[in-house]
Amino acid sequence: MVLYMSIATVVFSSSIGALLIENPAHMANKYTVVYEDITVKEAYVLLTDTSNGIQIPIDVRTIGEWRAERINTPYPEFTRHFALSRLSGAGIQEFISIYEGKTIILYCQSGGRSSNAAQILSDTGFNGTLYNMMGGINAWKNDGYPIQVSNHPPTVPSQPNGPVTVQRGYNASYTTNATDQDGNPLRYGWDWDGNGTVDEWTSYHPADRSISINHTWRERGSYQVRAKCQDSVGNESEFSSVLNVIVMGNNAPGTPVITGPLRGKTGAAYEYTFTVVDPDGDNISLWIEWGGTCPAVEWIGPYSSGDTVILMNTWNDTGTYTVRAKAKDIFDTESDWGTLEVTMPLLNKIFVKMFWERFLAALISWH
Ligand SMILES: [Ca+2]
Ligand SMILES: [Ca+2]
Ligand SMILES: [Ca+2]
Repeated sequence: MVLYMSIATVVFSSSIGALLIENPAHMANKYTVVYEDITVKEAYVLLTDTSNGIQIPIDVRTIGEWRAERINTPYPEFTRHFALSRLSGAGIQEFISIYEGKTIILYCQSGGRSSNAAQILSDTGFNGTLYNMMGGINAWKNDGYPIQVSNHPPTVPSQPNGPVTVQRGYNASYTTNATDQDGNPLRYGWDWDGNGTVDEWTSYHPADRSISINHTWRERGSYQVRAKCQDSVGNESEFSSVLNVIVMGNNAPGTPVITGPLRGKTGAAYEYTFTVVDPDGDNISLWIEWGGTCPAVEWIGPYSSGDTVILMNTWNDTGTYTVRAKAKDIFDTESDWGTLEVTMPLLNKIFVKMFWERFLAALISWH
């Protein structure tokens, strides 16, 4: 194995996968990213065994060369394509966004372009582990390792299977599957609103596997769900037949029911219970105001629908207070206000009332 060091230095970042060597000639926190040359035999051993880690073979030849013929390694260490010509400017950033932190084996036809690519990524400070497969696909074939030639598109995925009526905001699971004549790993593109555009791609999976994905609709309505399939070489199927899904609206939580003492003494703590049932069984949060000059400052919760929430409150001033509470569910739909009138302190008030009644009676009789 030959170890190459790039002359550029990059700021250290804390990836585990990166092969970073401290460069004492430079200031602290500067490290040099290196890549390693490996033989086709070493590459084959790495790429046909997951117990030695997951390595990703990347073909840096032209798309045409890649489509015509590529090394054949099993899932999940199957070949991907990223042309050397794309490794500049925004292309490098794209490469980094896909493969950052990963272990990469670069290859080309005979080893020239892949070592260029390795050097470019090295100079950029690619945060991952880089290998260059010496001799490219030529050496790979000479040593008798398997290749894949040409390619066929995957089959049309099965009609999506999953719920046909769902609540707005709920997570629903849909399943489909397809096969591929070449045994390529497959990913599925989901069109959630039937407009013919893929809204979401899954990651790659082995062919012939049923793949499930979750989706949440935010708006009520009628939706046409379908999926297409793309193999790891980029060939696509047509869209599957459609599954019609009805998305229903959300119901507001019920009005909170408040119970507790209706009267009491100032300065004493009293217990009040708040209960809310959401017709959809959604979790709820509560906004509680105790009346007077102490407004609520935040939503509390979340609580399960039907939970009894017990809170203590103390009123320090005499008076009549309207305790009120509203609830909101997980979709921020709010309930009506529930209220309870509480009087503090009852005894003093009666005393005052009695005092005035007696005083007035005495005044009248005196006259
Ligand atoms: Ca491996
Ligand atoms: Ca295929
Ligand atoms: Ca609800």
